[in-house]
Amino acid sequence: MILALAGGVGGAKLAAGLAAVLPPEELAIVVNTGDDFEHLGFAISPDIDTVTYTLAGIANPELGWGIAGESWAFMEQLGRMGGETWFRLGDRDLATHVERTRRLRGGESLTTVTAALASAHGIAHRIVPMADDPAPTIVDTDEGRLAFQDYFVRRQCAPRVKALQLAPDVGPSAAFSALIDDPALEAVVICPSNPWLSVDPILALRGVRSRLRARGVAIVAISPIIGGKAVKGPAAKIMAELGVPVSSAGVAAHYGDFIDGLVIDVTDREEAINGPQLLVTETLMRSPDDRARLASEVIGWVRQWN
Ligand code: FO1
Repeated sequence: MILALAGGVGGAKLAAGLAAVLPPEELAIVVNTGDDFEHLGFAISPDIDTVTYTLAGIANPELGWGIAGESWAFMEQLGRMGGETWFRLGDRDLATHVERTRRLRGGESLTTVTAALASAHGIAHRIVPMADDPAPTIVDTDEGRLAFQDYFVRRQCAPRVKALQLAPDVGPSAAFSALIDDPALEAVVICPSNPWLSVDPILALRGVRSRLRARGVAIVAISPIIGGKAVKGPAAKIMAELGVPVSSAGVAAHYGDFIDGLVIDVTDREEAINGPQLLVTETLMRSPDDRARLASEVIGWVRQWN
């Protein structure tokens, strides 16, 4: 069983590639919930939804979040009444938040709700929230401490990041914890999500980093940096602000000896990277074929390790 750790867009694409080439019993995808928040009275789990919509083949390719072919009547009407429209909830996407919120209020865990919504979208693979309890990421910036979506969406990642405050006192969900202990675990694959915003919140949960390492299975990451740029999102800007080299070497240094291997793009084949073993291949995923090919290469690589 491959345990994939994923955040938003880049992570979801590789997760979909892994799901395309592995049967459901051989893959579990644990998703960051540090971006989750309550908005307009709804429980919003952006990364879980991005992974779910991507695996279901209904993700919005232009936005990178939400559902393809979305309509915005709800937002337009809310705006006419002077309501909050900085965080855009499309009409179809809204149904997810309504249903998730209803189930959570009825006493179901985020794990149970996530599994039910994935199943309703025809997804057989396991999508597991990193935590059932809130574990919000706080962004410490030159404008003060900001809740994640205030930083990311309301302020469009403009403030300068000084540090990330993760949730060290929150434990992993019972489902994630069981996956860490699963005798069938073969390898951990850290998807090409933002290491600071999307992956660190998962690794920072109580006991996760040490328990994963103690399993003794291969842990590999796919670098989200290609040619000194982030494929999408603010990773490069944040790395520069934190004084980290904006390169795969910077990603390798950040993960340190937590990872055994790093997958980098052919563009960066000449880069001097200390520490992990390297797999050099095309990591940009433009199509479903790209995702499946990269996933197959990564699986082949980690399986020859054991
Ligand atoms: N990102 C934006 O940049 N603007 C939005 O208005 C926005 C709305 C939104 C609604 C639902 C959802 O699941 C995600 C949404 N996102 C939006 C994306 C999201 O905030 C971030 O991409 C993730 O939190 C980072 O992985």
